[in-house]
This record gives sequence, structure tokens and C-alpha cells, in this order.
Amino acid sequence: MEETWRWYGTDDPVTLSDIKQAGATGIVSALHQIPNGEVWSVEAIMERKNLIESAGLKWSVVESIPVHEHIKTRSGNFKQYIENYKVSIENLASCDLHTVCYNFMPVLDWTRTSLNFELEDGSKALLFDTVAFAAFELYLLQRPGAAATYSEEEKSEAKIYFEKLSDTEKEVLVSNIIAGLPGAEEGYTLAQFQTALDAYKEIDAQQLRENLVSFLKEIIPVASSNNVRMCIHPDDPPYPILGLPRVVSTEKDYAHIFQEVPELANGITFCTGSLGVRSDNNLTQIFKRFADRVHFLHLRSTKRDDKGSFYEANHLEGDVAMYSIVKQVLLEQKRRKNMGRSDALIPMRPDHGHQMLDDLYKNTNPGYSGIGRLRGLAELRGLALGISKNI
Ligand code: DNO
Repeated sequence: MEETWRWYGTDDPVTLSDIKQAGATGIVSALHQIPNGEVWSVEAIMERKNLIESAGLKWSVVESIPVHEHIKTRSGNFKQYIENYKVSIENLASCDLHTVCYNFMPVLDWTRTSLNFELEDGSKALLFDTVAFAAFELYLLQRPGAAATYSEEEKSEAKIYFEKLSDTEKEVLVSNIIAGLPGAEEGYTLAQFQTALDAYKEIDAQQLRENLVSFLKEIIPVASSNNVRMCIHPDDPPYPILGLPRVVSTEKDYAHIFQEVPELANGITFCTGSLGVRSDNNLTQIFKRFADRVHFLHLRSTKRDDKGSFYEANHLEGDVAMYSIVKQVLLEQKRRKNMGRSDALIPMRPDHGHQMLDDLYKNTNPGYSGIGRLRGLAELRGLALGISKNI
């Protein structure tokens, strides 16, 4: 695997030289300063690229070019935004950038209810707690229609939870969910958030799926002819929330997308932590079925309960069968090498990490502390090396 590391740009408290010391060779980065929907110019791309290269690293993966909400809902300026998206892909290719991650989650990118869930060893992890989430939508957002989606028992649990929250805790819960985690380009106030949700009133899963396929039918040919590999990130969490449809959560979802748009440029960001939240997702089976179009890997683990809550576990613990996945990745790389494919080395980043050691006292991007990811990368590197000696 090509060892990569997400870097948010010059504001990231983890510097390029830190990343070099972690042993990663590739950088995963995006031009967060460009508003969603606008073209990424060659100048802006080259500026970031030169910065990365002057630190002796390579910009391996673009994560993400965000998909404008108008494209997801096929409303407003969606036609222009799709044209802009195509130009961004062409511009990236002209700068020799060939792997692009994106997602098609309505309104919110990834979501958590707590950013400092303390684990037994004293480190802190990200948590998605369904009770806290229900408290948010029932009693803080007061989303119309939300009550009908919960059982009496769930509602009363959420109420008890809500009543125990201080004002500050309420604010923190709201901001964790709607103010945007790093990389989630959109941030909302509660009122804006409800308006954004309302845009999906008429859009069910089937419609959203159609909107995704229509988008792919436009951009994948452009990616293919520019030798760019697009890789869609799964929904996180991988089930519907807030009454919104979700269409990239399961093996069946992927099968549909690839049946409709079969080019290999239409690929996957295989995120073990996101997919692993569903007990009915067999990750090894999903990987094997779509292995030839896995263009990017997010390796992390989650520990789930049976109600949809989960926290982020150490990389080699939790519910993700990491040994089995890494073995499949290495086998796939071997297969590609034998075929003479130029993408035989799949970029992988240690996804998220606990806040631990000195990072507990520093300002860190949630999930993106230096030391937690360093631990994850080191463990994954060791696992891969061990497996590679035996296949
Ligand atoms: C969270 C990330 C997501 C991901 C996007 C991909 O840590 O995995 O923000 O980058 O969903 O478009």
C-alpha cells in the first residue's frame, strides 16, 4: 500500500514535516478554501502541489472535491456545478493528480455526537450515540416528522438524556452535529440546517440514487478520458439519518452504481470504519467483489452496539476484520501488478486516530491528531509487512 496521510493545508496543526517523520510518503489534501461548486483552477492546484512537493512529499489523493447540494438534489444551478466539476477533474489531471475522493451524502458529510469519548486507557475517541442523536433531532432541532421515526422507548431514553444536558452540553452537541467536522465543507446554523433538510422533502432513496447515477454518467467519462480514478466514500454512518435518504451504504448500493456506470474510473474509497458500522456488511466480501475498482483506502475500525451507536476503536481492534482486509488488499495489488496495471499500489491512509499522549493537551482536528494516527499507521504498516511475507 502507498502510505498516505490527510493534511488540511497550512492551518493543520500536524505539519508536513511531522507527516514525513510518521513515514508516510503521500499526502491526501483538498482545496478547502474554494467554495463548493466552484472550479479548482490550475493555479490553485499547483500552489498546493508545490507546497507538498517542497517538503519532499507527493500529493497522491484529492479528498474531496465536494459535490454541491444542488447536484445531489438536481435543483438550482446543478448543471453549472456539474460542468465545473468536470473542469476541476481536467485541471487536476493536467497537474498529474489522478485519484479523487468524494461522497454523495445529503446535507451532512460524516457525523458524530461526541468528539471526546474517553476510553478505558484514557485516550479520547469519536462517538456516534443514537440516544444523543435522537435527543438532538427531537428536542434541539425539533425536526418535523422526527418523532414518528422513533419508538416510545427510544423517545423516553432521548428525553432523559436531553434533560440531563447543561446548556453548554446542548450547544456542544448541536455544534458537533451541524457545525461541520474537518473536511465536511458545509457548516450550518439550526435554522439553515432545517432548510437544507427540507430540500430533500421530495427526494427518496430511489430519487437520490438516480441523481447520483445521472451525475456519474456525466463525470465518469471525463475522468476516464483523463485517466482520473474517482472514488466514492461510503455514507458515515451507513444508514439513513434525519429522514434523509442514503444510497452508498451497502454492497447492494455499490452493485447498482457499478452496474449503471461500469467504467473502472467509477471506483470506491474503501472506508472500513464507515462500512463496518453495519453488522450486515461483510467487508471482506464487499472488497473481493469490487476489488478492481478500489482506488483508495481509509483504514480504521469501529466498535458498534446493536442499535446503531459506535465509537472509533484502535485500528486493529473493534469490529473490522483488519487482518482479512489488508490481506485482500495485498492480494489485489499483486493481481494488478501481474496485469501490468499502473495503479498496483493502492493509496491508504490511517483514518482517524485517538487523541492520546501529548495530543490530549493540544488543539487537534477531531479524528486527525498526529499521535493517534501515527499509532494507527505504525500498526497497519506492521500488519501489512507481516502478511506480505506470507502471500
Ligand atoms: C472523515 C472523512 C470524510 C470523507 C468524506 C469523503 O474523516 O472520511 O470527511 O473525507 O466523506 O468525501
